[in-house]
Amino acid sequence: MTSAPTRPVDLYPTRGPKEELIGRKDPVVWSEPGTAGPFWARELEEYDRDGFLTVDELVAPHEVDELRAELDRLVTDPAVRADERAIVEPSSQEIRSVFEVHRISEVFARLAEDPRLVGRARQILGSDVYVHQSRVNVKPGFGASGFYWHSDFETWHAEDGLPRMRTVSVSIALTPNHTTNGSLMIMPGSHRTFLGCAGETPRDNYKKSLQMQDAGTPSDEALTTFAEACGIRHFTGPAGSATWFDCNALHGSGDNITPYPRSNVFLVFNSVENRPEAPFAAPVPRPSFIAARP
Ligand SMILES: O=C(O)CCC(=O)C(=O)O
Ligand SMILES: [Fe+2]
Repeated sequence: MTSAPTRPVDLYPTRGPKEELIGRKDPVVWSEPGTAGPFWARELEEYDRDGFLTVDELVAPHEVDELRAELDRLVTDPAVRADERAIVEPSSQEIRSVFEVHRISEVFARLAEDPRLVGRARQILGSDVYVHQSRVNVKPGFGASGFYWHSDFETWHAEDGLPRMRTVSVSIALTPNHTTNGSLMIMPGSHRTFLGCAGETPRDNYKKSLQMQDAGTPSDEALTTFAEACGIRHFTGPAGSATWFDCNALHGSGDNITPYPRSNVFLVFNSVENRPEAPFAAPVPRPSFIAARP
């Protein structure tokens, strides 16, 4: 008897009729304890427990200067603004994000291959890694809008087809991140529970969701439950500091109404053993500049 090929089971159903809480089915740190790399064992324990870890000076001040200068060049380059990989603020028409920055720019390409980053990502994911997504979020002052609470994995699973929670992000500050200029907030421990969100994914959802997230957004009730159980950590630090965070950590950031830009580069490393499949809850995969399909 033959049977039609079936999809692998969906461990993390989402975008169905109702919101649901599902316990994490995957490790947080995938490498064997004692695997050599830049992270200390106690740092990996902290990452495992909280779903994030900060590194005070991941890149040195002279390297930050170079990255900052490159960012300034990118956001003022008319060719970048005209590129589909640049996302503008709906209100001010200023550049809000530039995707695939490691392909657009030599300087960011080198950063994405830097052993300080790749070595840490490999330690967390327990395998070789590649870049699933890169972006700079510019967050200029005087009103750049924030990013509402979300789990990146919910979108990467639903819309990009990443099967397992085996993906890690690093956010490196290129300007000082203050409490006041829209710095990142994460709910510690939230990475242990998957929040399957209610609602269907519209076709071409990404065009809207990159400016303002809608499908895949947790309800007020769910966010209250998580915040009461986990609390909220707010990340501040000088340019050059970094936050590593798990793909399923609930996170977000507020608007930036100060005069001081908050520009961070985000690099997302995925395990080569977790390559994307067909989307789990969307009609078509997102374009490869948002989600690599190697
Ligand atoms: O830039 C931020 O504050 C958050 C960005 C974020 O969560 C994302 O790009 O997925
Ligand atoms: Fe995110």
